[in-house]
Amino acid sequence: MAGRMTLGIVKPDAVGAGKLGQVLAHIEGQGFTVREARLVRLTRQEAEAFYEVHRGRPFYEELVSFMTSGPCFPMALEAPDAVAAFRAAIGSTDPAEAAEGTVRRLYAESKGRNAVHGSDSDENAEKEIAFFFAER
Ligand code: IDP
Ligand code: MG
Repeated sequence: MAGRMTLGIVKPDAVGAGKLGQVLAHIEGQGFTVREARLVRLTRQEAEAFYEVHRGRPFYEELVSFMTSGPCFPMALEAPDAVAAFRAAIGSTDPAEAAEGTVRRLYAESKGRNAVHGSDSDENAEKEIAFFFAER
């Protein structure tokens, strides 16, 4: 059965552009309930750990540098079939390929600076929620 929780992050490009409120309103408007959230400035070590699966990819260094460039806003989000529903709501990685009305189509600058993260499986959603909120 698909899980009810996923981990979203409003990334530093959107927070820095003053779009956090708009992005959050869009996400809530799509039927997601915020269960946990906080503004956080990731250290290099934290960003490297969060994106460990991408280590060695050509964009890894750019990604870690971007994710540590300013505060981001991780959110534990609840909805039916949360992982798939949130991936649909944010759209393709590259905003040029993202469907109309998706967060990335509306707010992303580029494939790298793409406004938002969403977990890609129930297993990763659980790990990623624990990464940010386990100690609370
Ligand atoms: P996803 O966020 O849609 O799941 P992934 O392939 O998991 O996409 O990549 C993780 C993140 O790495 C992307 O959201 C984006 O910020 C960055 N990224 C992925 N591919 C590229 C690229 O080709 N150039 C620059 N950054 C990239
Ligand atoms: Mg991914």
